[in-house]
Formats: sequence, structure tokens, C-alpha cells
Amino acid sequence: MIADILQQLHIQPENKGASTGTTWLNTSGAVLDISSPADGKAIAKVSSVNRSEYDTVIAQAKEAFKEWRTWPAPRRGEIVRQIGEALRKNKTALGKLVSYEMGKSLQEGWGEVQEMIDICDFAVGLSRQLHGLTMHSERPGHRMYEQWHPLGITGIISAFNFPVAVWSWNAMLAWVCGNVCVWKPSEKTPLSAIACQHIIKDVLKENNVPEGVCGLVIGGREVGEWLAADTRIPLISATGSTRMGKIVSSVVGARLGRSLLELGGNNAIIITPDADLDMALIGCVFGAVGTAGQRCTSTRRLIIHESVYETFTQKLVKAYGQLRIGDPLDEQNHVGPLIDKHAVQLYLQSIEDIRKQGGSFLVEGGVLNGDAYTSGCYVKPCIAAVENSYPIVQHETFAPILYVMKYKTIEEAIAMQNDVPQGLSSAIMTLNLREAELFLSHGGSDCGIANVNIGTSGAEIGGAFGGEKETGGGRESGSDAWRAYMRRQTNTINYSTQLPLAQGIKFDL
Ligand code: UN1
Repeated sequence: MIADILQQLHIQPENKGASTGTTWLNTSGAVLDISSPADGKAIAKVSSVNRSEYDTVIAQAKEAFKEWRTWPAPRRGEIVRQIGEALRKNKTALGKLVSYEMGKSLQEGWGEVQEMIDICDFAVGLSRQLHGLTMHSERPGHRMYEQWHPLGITGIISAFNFPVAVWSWNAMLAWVCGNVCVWKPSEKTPLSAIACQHIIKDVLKENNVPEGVCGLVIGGREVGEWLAADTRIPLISATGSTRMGKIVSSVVGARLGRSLLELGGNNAIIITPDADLDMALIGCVFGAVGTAGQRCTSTRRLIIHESVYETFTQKLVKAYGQLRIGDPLDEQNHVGPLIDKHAVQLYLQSIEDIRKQGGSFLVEGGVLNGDAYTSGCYVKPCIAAVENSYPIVQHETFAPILYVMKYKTIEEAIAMQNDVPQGLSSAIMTLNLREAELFLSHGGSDCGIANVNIGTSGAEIGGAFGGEKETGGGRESGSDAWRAYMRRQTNTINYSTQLPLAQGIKFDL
């Protein structure tokens, strides 16, 4: 079955790791052996780019920009519309490949492709709405307005946990804005990226899109470093760990380039005495175990009012007992594997740290063994009672470890929710209007995303996505996130017969 999908998506046993859109380059860098965390089996090989091959892709992108920026934005939107159609046709296959290569459940693999389709639709509409303001000039016979122009090359660095959707949030917006893109996917999930390139190549070809608009460069950390340091690239959009983001932002910042960062989260849900506990349960469990806890929006902390702590934790423990862990391609399963054995080591290390720092487990963790788990990447979602101040709780572990803690007053709960270095997503479960509004107010959650009566993960593409503090401050996807991909130009036009200077300055010759 996987063989059919690989064939449909043009994945070969050996793949080239760079493309300028419709043309693949011969790549001669290190070879990546990609295997599935679902069954541990080898899927395919990809050869990484070396520096000169990388330079070829960037040079082609730079060349393509000269033409692409002159296409009317709605015409660029039409290309994105056709890409959306191509993705619809390939949703089943691409979702399965994402699930098999990355390990997320099939439902979530399809959900990820749906996010790509949704952002295409959004970007098509946006292509007719890249608007600026007009202002009244202080000078007679003058008009002042602003325009938004494309920036140039957008470098996209994406993470393994959303191997395709995060690229599309960036690329579809960047394209309608008139930019060209060069994508460096995670070296852990390059096949899903290669599949995307194949899916869209006919659209690029049939519409004579300039070669270079859609570049792909596959490789390890050094490829990310080349992108970050490359003065030909005005904008780097990077998704991944806070550690990575700090490096990218300092390298890009040193050359005064722009970066758009979407980094770690440490997302909490506050469970109040007025919560609908059954509804809250679904939001908490999906948030904590979905994608095996490897979303940047995964629920990591539950801050529970002392009066409902016992009742709610009992419900949680019962729900965890019903979770089916196993092959992500089997639709019966809720939880798939972690991405690789290194992630399993980090998960085990965190469990040890939780114990050392004083935590106790309501649901024990551990690595699963046996026929269904031969890849060695399957772990048990676990729940630990902790204090918010433990160093391990302050840190984002990309695994299904859920922390629970008690609070007495809503003010205390909000303070605990905010008292971590990250600021991505947050939620409150309550039917009490006062508490809900307090949580959403300027004195409430300090996160980029704050929800009422839904969990922390599964944000829709229509809103701006991103967060504060160590999450990096960037916003991608919906609302006016498109502005990050453009440069603003203020234009003042004098249609009078005089040349009055601003601020009333006199300057006669
Ligand atoms: C991520 O985890 O990097 O809100 C992105 C969500 C998804 C995207 C998560 N729409 O969970």
C-alpha cells in the first residue's frame, strides 16, 4: 500500500535533494536514509545539496523574482488556486505519506493537507486584497499613500512535526505577495516535501511560472545556516525549537535581514470550577496526545482548580486508559510513534527529570515493546503532578507528557499560565463570563493564541498564528500576517505648481 503511494507521489528509492520548481538538480551532499517511525522500515534515500548546488537554486530564485513580481497579484492567486486543486486531488496520498514518514495519525495527516488546501483558498482571496492606506497630506495639492511591494526571496525553514502545512502557510502567502520561495524542509521528513514539489510541478509548467519561484533545498543544519546568512534572502521564516530560532534570528539580525519566527510553546489549559468537564476532557486529551505531543501547540500543562482537581484528574486517567497507541495508518489508533529514537531518549530523560525534581505520576510513561512497536519509537502518553516552577515544566519537551497542577484563585491560575518562557497558545475552560473575559483581557493570557472552551492545538488558518516571548513573536497564516512578506512604501505625489516643504520649512533660491 505504501509502495503505491510512493509511486503516485513520484518518490523514488533514491531522490535528488534540490529543485528549482520543475527541474531537479543532481545533488552530491550527504545521503539521508529516511525510515518510518511507524514500522522502522527504510522508505527512500535523498541526497542533500552541497554549497554550489544551493547557490544554483538561490540564483535561479533571484532571477525568477524579476519576472514573478511583475505578474498581477490576482494572476499569482490563480496559480495558487490551481495548486489548491492539485492538493485536493492528492489529499489522500499526501496525507498518508505524511502520516507514514512523520508518524502522526492518518486523520491528522489528512488534516494537515486540509490546512494546505485552506491556506490556498485564503491566499487566492488575499491576492485581491493586498491593500495599503491613504493619508491626508499637510501640503496643498499633494497626495500621500502607501503601497506594499514584494520583498524578494523568502527562505522557509520548516520542522518535522508539520512536514507540509507550515511550508504552505508561508509559500502560498509569499507567492501571492510576489515573492519567490526556497524551502528547506526538516531533514527528518524530506519525502513529504519532495512529494509537494511533484504535486505542483504541472501547475507551474502549464502556466509558464518562471523557473525558480518554488525552490527546494534538502539538507541538514548547514543548509539552514546558509539560508540564514545569505544576504540575497531578505526574509527567513523559521519554524522549530527556540534554540534553533535564537541562532537563526541572531544570524539574520546581524545582516539586518528579517526573520519570522514560530518557535516552541508551553501551552496550558486552565480548568475552572465552572467548566463543562466532559467537554474540557476532549480538548485536553487531544491537545496532549495528538501528534504524540509533538505540536508546538500541544497541551503541556493543565492548571486545575482545587475543587475539581480530583474529579477531573480521575476523568483524565480513565481517558488515558482508553487510548489506542499504534500504527498511525490504522484509523482505529489515537496515538502514533515519536519521530525517532532520539526523541524517545529525550522523553525518557524528561520522565527522569520530573521524578528528580519532585513530580509524581498519575499515569506512568514508558517505551512500548512488542510486535506492533518494532520501530522503538512508540511511547506511552503520561500524566505527572508537578509544580509550575520545576525546571522541566518550564521547558518544552516534544512528547506526550502532560503536567497537572492545582490553583485556588483565577488570578493565581493566570499568573501560572503566564509564568513560563514561551507564549504560544493558551485556553480556559469555563462557562463563567467574568473569568473568560479576564483571561482574554490585557491582564490575562500573554500568549499569541488564547481560547475559551476549546483546547490549545488545532488553530484554524484564518487567524494569525504565532506567539510571544520565546515563541519568537512571528505571525503566519491568516489575518494580516501577509504584511510580513512585503515591504511598505510611502508615496507622496505633488500635483500642484509649487514645491512647499513639509514642516513649513522655507528654502528659497
Ligand atoms: C505546529 O505545531 O508547528 O494549531 C503548528 C495547530 C495547527 C498547527 C500547529 N494548526 O495545532
